[in-house]
Amino acid sequence: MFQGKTLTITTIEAGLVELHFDNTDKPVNVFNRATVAELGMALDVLEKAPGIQGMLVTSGKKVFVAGADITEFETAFTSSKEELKGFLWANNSNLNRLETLPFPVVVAINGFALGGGFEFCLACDFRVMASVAQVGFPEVGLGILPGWGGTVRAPRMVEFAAAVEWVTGGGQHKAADALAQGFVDAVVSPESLREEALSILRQAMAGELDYRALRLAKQGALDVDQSAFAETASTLRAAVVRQAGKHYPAPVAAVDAMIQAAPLTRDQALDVEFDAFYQLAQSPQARALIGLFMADQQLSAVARKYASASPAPAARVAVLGAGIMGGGIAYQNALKGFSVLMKDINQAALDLGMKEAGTILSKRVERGAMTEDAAAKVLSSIEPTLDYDDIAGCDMIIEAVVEKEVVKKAVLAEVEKLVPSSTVLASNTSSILITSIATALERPENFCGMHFFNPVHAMPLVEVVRGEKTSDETVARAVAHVLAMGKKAVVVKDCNGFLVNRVLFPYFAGFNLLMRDGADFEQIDRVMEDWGWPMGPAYLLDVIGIDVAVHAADVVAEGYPDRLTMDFAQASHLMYENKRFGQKNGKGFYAYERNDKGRTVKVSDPETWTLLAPHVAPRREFSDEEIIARMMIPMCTEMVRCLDEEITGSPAEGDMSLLYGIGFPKFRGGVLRWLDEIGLSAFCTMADRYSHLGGLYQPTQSMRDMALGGKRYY
Ligand code: 3H9
Repeated sequence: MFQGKTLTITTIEAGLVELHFDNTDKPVNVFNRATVAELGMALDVLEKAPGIQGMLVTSGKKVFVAGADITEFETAFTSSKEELKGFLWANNSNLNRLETLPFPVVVAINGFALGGGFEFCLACDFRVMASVAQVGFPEVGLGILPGWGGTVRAPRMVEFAAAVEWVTGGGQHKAADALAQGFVDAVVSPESLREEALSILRQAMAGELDYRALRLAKQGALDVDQSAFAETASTLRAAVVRQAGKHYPAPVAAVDAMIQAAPLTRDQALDVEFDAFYQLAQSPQARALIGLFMADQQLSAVARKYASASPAPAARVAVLGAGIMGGGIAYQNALKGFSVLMKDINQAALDLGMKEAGTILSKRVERGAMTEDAAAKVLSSIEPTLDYDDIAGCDMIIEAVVEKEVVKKAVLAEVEKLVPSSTVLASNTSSILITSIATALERPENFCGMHFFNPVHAMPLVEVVRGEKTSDETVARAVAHVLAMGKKAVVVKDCNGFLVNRVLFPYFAGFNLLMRDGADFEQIDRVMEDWGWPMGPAYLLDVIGIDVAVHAADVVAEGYPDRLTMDFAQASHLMYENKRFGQKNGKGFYAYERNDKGRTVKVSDPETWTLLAPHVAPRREFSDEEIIARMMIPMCTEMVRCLDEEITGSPAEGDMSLLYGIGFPKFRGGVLRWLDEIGLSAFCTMADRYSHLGGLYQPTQSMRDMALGGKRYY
């Protein structure tokens, strides 16, 4: 009856039709402009065709519909309010028309139905969901709210509290939850989805299910007792405000729109939704979060391109050096189905590595993410060993021994002699130059860095470091392996600190300078956490481990003496000299204690100041603005240097690396996106105010040129 590029309508049998989403140009179904237009044309056909008594909606892809096409947002959101309204209204009008078709519509949700995909389902009369599918409203994660009637239909179909929780929480929900809350009418096995959906459709066609009454309920005001509702609404709103935090306006805007629209009809409520949507679409948070989605797509696309040149996936992996890091790497490989040899010279380290893998697996079992049998199978695919007997059978070697160049060189050179010439050797060093380690090897072309972040199982990023002699094939194979381990891969050029640490340590240097000049580290932490960081710099140093951080800081500093050589006693180093290693030994900038629930908590420790006072200026208050500037300028200029020197391939890869590697605040979109947001000209003016602090505070020439030309990184 209708044949488009993204959807079709066919006749199943007399009176019964099927609307089928299957975008021929995309890996997933999305409501892009083309699909919205075709849905409009399909509705023209459906409205006019005689004799239709019912319609089944299905998807030809694993994902039912992943929502609006996010890649279209930037253009749509920077257009005029009228144009944006037209963009949204095109599909709102489709969904309203769906709700007035002269026959019942049942949707079979086979996989993810998210955002606009789920909003479409809510406009259908009945929803049958496969047990493996998931549904939800991820819009707030993009800094917006549902714009195709999600805030309107959800509260008219389920309990108001549930609708608010789903819309403002942004989560993906499993089938059982969707059924319990009343978002779907039935949950069935994937195999019987079509049959069950058809059966419900036939009942509706036979008049056994009153779809017209359901439509009426969706089109009127909320059916609630007004005075009780006001109280519920204000309690719910308060909870959303608390949970969202001050940097994320979308959840609060969503609950406000839902409350405001409660006494209104569907069409009036859609106007309220649009007004809120429009406001959010203009916000820096939406720009940042949508930008992140695009940057993430780019990061994945670049990694996939590298990996596509890999001749074959790794078959057997060896991890050299057990312990926490080695154990984590072995675990991650085993989890993704690799057979792993874990080699150490020390039985205690091997035991620690196996214990680390075992602990992570037990937690997965406890969470219900894995069965005990599956966990045991993963653990048994790690073979701990004290000798090199089986190493020749490994085609991917990941070295994670102690962070000392001589040791790494010796271990890698020894192993290189035992493995075939095709084996890839990778070092998990966090600070030693790959090109320098490579001098110990006969086949430096087979060697690269593979820098994991701690804890390995939780941190998504791995830097693949290309040394001067690393071959393209080695990079390709390493990236392919990182992806096969389920991690995000970013390829960076070799330099002190690679990308993430090179950018992070100038930030810590900014911290030490502030401390030198009399700042209070607790104030710095508060201000930077308020700015959006998950933890402030002093706390972060404590968590990383002051010993680890100080060692890495010194190695990174060797590469950039013009800006990282410090001629004063640095606060972090003073902590180290006084054996205050941070959380790991209970004392760093803060002291660490166990609370009643057995959790480790940080507390202020006057001793820290006794140690610092002789070496720093008398304590004084700094403005928040000065703290932010003095912390962020060194990080921003270093990121730009990395871009200028092609350490990172693009702004998107640079920004995503910091986001995945050290938790850069999402709503700021990344270092370079933040620079775009504040403007390079304003940034240079700000940096110039601190030029007396040295090289860390000098914008690069490229920044000044871009500022003059009004250019942006994105
Ligand atoms: C919305 O709906 C707003 C409305 O209320 C109103 C609007 C006006 N757009 O992740 P995968 C790409 S907001 C564009 O590997 P999976 C994805 O980037 C939207 N592209 O598959 C990837 O591209 P590439 C709310 C999208 O099976 C490819 O498709 N929806 C979109 O691992 C394959 O994806 C969301 O926020 C999209 N909406 O996971 C859902 N979705 O091949 C976002 C996917 O170039 N999407 N792509 O790398 C997801 O969470 C996951 O893709 C999903 C499937 C869970 C669905």
